[in-house]
Amino acid sequence: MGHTSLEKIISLQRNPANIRNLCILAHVDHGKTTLADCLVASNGIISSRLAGKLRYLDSREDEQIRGITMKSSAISLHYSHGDQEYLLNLIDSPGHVDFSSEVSTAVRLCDGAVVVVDAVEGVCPQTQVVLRQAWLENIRPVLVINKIDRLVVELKLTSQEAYTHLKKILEQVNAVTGTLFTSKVLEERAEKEEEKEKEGEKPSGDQVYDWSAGLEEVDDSHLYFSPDQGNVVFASAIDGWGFSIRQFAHIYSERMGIKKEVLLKTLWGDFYLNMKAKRIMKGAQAKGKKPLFVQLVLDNIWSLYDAVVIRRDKEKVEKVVTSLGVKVMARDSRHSDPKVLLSAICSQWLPVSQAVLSMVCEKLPSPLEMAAERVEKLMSVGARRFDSLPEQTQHLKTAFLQCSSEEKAPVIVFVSKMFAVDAKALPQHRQRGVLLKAQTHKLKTCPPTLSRLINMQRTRTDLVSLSANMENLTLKDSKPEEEEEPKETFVAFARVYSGVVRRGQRVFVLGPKYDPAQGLSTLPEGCSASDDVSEIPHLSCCSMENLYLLMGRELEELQEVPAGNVLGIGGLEEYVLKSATLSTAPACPPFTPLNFEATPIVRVAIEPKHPSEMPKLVRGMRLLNQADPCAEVLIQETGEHVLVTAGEVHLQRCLDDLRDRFAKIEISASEPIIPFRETVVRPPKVDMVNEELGKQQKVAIIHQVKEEASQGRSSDTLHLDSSGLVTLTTPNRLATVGIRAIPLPQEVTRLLESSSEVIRTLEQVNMSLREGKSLDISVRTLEAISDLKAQLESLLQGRKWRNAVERIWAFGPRRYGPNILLNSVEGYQRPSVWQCLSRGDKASEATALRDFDNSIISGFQLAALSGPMCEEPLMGVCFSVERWDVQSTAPPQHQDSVEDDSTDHEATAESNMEGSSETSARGRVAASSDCYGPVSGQLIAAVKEACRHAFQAQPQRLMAAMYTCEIMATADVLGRVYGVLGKREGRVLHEEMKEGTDMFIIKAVLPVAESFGFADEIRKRTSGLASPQLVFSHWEVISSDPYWVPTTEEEYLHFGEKADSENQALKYMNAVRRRKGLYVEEKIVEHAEKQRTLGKNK
Ligand SMILES: Nc1nc2c(ncn2[C@@H]2O[C@H](COP(=O)(O)OP(=O)(O)OP(=O)(O)O)[C@@H](O)[C@H]2O)c(=O)[nH]1
Ligand SMILES: [Mg+2]
Repeated sequence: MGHTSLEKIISLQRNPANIRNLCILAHVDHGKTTLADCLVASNGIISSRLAGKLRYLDSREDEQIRGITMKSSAISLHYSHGDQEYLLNLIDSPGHVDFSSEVSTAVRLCDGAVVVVDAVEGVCPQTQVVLRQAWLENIRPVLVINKIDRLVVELKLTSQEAYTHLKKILEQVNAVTGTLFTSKVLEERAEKEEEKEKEGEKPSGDQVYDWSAGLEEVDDSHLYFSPDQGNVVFASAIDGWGFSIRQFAHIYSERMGIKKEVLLKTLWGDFYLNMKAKRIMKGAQAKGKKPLFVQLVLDNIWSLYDAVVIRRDKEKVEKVVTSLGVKVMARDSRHSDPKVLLSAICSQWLPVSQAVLSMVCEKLPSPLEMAAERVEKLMSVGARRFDSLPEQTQHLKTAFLQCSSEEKAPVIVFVSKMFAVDAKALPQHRQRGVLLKAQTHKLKTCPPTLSRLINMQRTRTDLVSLSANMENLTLKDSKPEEEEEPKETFVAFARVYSGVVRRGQRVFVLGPKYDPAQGLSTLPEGCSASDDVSEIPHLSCCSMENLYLLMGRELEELQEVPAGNVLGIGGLEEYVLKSATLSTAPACPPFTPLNFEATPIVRVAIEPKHPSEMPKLVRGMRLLNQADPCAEVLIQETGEHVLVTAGEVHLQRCLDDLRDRFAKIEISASEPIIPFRETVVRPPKVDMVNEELGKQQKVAIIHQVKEEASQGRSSDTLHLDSSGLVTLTTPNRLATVGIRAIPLPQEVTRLLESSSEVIRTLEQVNMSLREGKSLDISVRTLEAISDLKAQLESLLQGRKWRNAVERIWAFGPRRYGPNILLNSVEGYQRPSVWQCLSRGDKASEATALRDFDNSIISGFQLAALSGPMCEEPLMGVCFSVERWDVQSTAPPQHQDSVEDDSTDHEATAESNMEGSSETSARGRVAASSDCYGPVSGQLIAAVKEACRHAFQAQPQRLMAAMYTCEIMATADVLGRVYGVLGKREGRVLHEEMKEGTDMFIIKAVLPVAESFGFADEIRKRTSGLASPQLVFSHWEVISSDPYWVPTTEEEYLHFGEKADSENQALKYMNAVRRRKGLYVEEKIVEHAEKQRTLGKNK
């Protein structure tokens, strides 16, 4: 535990005003973990000589080997600032895109964030993402510009150039925050102006010190980063130094007698020192003077690097050392690596931990300062309005705001993830173990385990001081513990928002769908979590078996944890899958779900090497699912066990975890399963050799489909007319549907895709309206819905789409997908999906549903879920139902129900769910069911078939998932980067030079299908200089037609008779079909003799 005792930390936990919960966020490799090392070393948990080399919070072996963080981990630190003592709960997060879900889980538990930016690379894609996440969760950021040493040593900038460069980086970061916060700024500005008008005062002109002119009068500076605000630290974590303006203001106010306040405002900005007049003047740039920041700050650092690292001037070093008043050990100054000496000097002169931690204590909010806005956001799940929540629930808001640890305060805890811990590593087992307490203590002062130390020694230097501890370590290693199989247990990563959590305490576990109104009305007044709650949906009880203090690689046992702290909770694995809300008050609502930025997209099928080990695999996959916020585990209809991950690196980590930790068996994973979408496009206007196409081509397509259709079994019930309308009659001849497939405009598809959340909410609202329940919808949701409607209306223009938005019948697949079912049936006025927007006369509208309306929807959902090309979901297709006749030969009972509107409504409401529709309808239409089965079922099948045929009557295309990537590369490897991109069907969007460096930034898109091994290949081809990050961006139509065969003379000439030049779409399609065990039309060897002769002639 370093030099802070557990007792000390426990006492600090009781004072929320002095607690800071913060996480470190950045793009990958910008130095988060290195910085965390420096902070950890300040508490004596690791030696400061090893800080930056150990990467203490990267406790997993693969994290150490790969050099990237994969899991966020927390540690509690103690810091004295001024006369106050602070407790800092620090969470280090990963920067790689694949693990951005770990960032979400970390950000939720914090009140503030330290955003790290590499001084050379500047703002990178993930920097923007993490700033966005911080903003979404309403947490306050501070900035650390790290790796300043690279400006001196690598880029060899002068101090003046470096100043300009740093200014640019600040501008970049502020530009990002600017776009995020604009709305907020505008709001505040409006408010302020109003106030000012009232008071009649003039806007203050005292803006001399604001570096970023243009932000005008409003004091929105707390939203921006600026050194004179004290929310920026310049650092080199690896060399152990860092400073904010404050440190230098302190030094120079003593040395030069300038007032500290003045220095604080002028050290950064366009100010210079006029030695003669002994004054600080404005306008350094115009007068060609050195700005104060260069003269008083950067020059010192530059000359130190010059003396120590570049020129290695012993005498000068000695001078500097004495003038700074630091002590350097002889061992350090004699060391062959000048960096050792450098960090020895710097870590005493400008310790980075002090700069960062005092900034954190001053600028980040304590748990007591939680904004009311944030609380309301946390408490209002889904479409609900905060003021529509039950009164008791709204009352809990004060509990959040007070963050009280009093006896009667309700306990509210949020678990943001579950992480797996080796049972042996738990403190209760550790103490019971063979080790004597004294030895445990010794071991704890020497943090890394034996294997890691040895590992480190191979790769890193400077472990001399640790060899003394080796005997103890060997002792631990020989511990006879092999008999019992090591077990994984789960610890919940959580935070207490209110009340005091005690060991063994019982609490309610509130599922994400739990409704406090329902809970309150059912549960007796004042009931506790030990009562029986089995009858209330989404509510259960559990007891918190163990409480832990999270100390990086170690856990310490606690008896109780007061509000405002981050903690680990043991014993919840049976109750909590990934995240949960725990409370003693049944009025507490579940927290809003975490904002995950990454879309899981890479899927593999997993099998045990030995089939008999299947149960172990299943168990292992279940554990993996629980331990990873983003990984998904599912069993496909084919019986395959599928793992869905965010990317290649994430996949690798999941497989390693599964193999080594959770299943402990040999497994084999399939090639990644690439998702595709199927769509239809408008008939092409030119043919494959760019000749204008006449009508005959269109007719040819239709003809072909017709032929296919006529070969099918249902030829007598299926008709296709030349305009692409498919009519299909159910086998019992009672109903006929006519459906046409129309490609949706691209923008509409994109809109539907991005609004899937809104559509899902819309669907829920409609569902409850149909069930006759009323749901209080928040204004924001209604706005979002009407926004979507308006956007759709503006995009669907033209004769073809007249009134289409009103006529939307359903979205699909899964009721929120990017395909539309359109009601074009003459004389059928069904209530629109937008009915929640106009809820005036809903009673009369709700009754207008025709019988079996739902079967049509179900048929469409099925058709949209798997298309005819390779059974992948559809995208961007509109199915317009133009005919729906019900023959009058139906038995009388059935006729009745068509007319009888009141019962009709009931039936459709019941049969909402696809699964249940068949059974519930069965009873009612028993009379009409004949040898063909119930009517609803037949109708579902007919609609599905009709949709598929209508789809096939149009030119079909595959859509591929695309990644975007940003690659940073120097000019000399640029060509090779382009080469790799070209080979993998990538497309460069734009390329620009990063100002102030010789780096180019290339933005490109590339199909997910071609992305495996891409990052590695780029890295190899550019000798590690360029390393791309792939982020899923969108779906794109593959332009080539998979069914294309040459038909005209020119095409024969151009492509040859077999047209066997590469057809990318066909290749993808056949690969999917083969994987799914579908029929693949392929000629394996054609003209074998010809090939042989060719071979011989060579
Ligand atoms: N030159 C220089 N290198 C640094 C500095 N800080 C960190 N590094 C190096 O940058 C690399 C990445 O450091 P990490 O601390 O692992 O970066 P990270 O942000 O934690 O990376 P992820 O967790 O994978 O996102 C390591 O090789 C560090 O040695 C610095 O101040 N100067
Ligand atoms: Mg890291």
